[in-house]
Amino acid sequence: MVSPDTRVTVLAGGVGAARFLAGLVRVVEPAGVTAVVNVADDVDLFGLRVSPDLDTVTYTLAGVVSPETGWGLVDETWQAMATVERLGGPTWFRLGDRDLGTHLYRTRRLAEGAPLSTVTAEIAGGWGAPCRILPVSDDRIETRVTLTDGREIGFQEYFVRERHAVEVAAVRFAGADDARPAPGVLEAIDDADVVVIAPSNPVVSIGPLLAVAGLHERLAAKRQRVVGVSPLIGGRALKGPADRLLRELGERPDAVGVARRYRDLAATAVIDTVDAPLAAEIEALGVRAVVTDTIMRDPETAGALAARTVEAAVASS
Ligand code: FO1
Repeated sequence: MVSPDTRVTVLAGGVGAARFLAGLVRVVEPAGVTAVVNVADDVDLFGLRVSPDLDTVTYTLAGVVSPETGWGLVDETWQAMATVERLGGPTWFRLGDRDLGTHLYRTRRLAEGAPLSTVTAEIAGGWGAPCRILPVSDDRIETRVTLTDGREIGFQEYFVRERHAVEVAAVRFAGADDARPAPGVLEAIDDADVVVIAPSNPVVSIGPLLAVAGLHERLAAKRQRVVGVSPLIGGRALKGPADRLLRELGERPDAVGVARRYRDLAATAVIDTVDAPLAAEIEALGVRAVVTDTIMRDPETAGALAARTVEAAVASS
């Protein structure tokens, strides 16, 4: 059993991480949970700053995320996008009417000079998220994807406009070299009893977090208490391009490839029962493999996965 007062910090991307967090706050006190969230998916559209991973984590934890997509808001309407469409504007990135309010608020506060971490706390409070949600940095980081045809495009152009159905030659995180951890991020890692690398895309969701100064070293320093949950099951991502990206970047597109990516930071890897045959290879990397059901069908199974993950990190240290 997990002690409810266990302090857990989760390195998070979008939908998969949000589901994991919704499970985690059922098994430990939300006040002891901190999400450190990717900001390199952020995009400026119609003059508004959209932070998809911050909003997906916030909306999911607040219980207001759209169940169909895992992003955006439930009970959404699309009148503003219908107007943009009528006028011939771009509609490839769908902004719902209720969701637009969050972007209007964030954009105004940033224009007033408030740091993203302050604005994120205001938005998380306004929507009623029960735990702390921190952007990894208040500085701008942008995932830029170079395709095999030579074009370099933004993350949302790759993920949404091209439906990630294009081959990738390289990925870079513009601004990461100068990005400082947001207030509270390094402390959230140092002070945690357990740090979880959530089942997010290791390249474009977790990658930008580890590129921010200080995080890699702080995680390596507490490696025995860091656990990575594989987002790949049977060599496939449940959602999104994680398996294809790893393959296109020349890495193994399976739980072993993920454990290898995190081996210096995480002493434990949580993998799905389907991947039990890979456990020996992961252990040969010097990483403890914990085999369990990692498919988060609902909050209960997400809670069971979160409990197993936290227990595994505590047990291994
Ligand atoms: N994903 C899509 O596939 N299509 C969209 O139109 C879309 C709009 C959108 C709006 C707000 C938001 O917070 C997320 C949105 N997403 C959309 C998801 C987003 O692209 C991904 O969740 C992350 O960037 C990847 O983790």
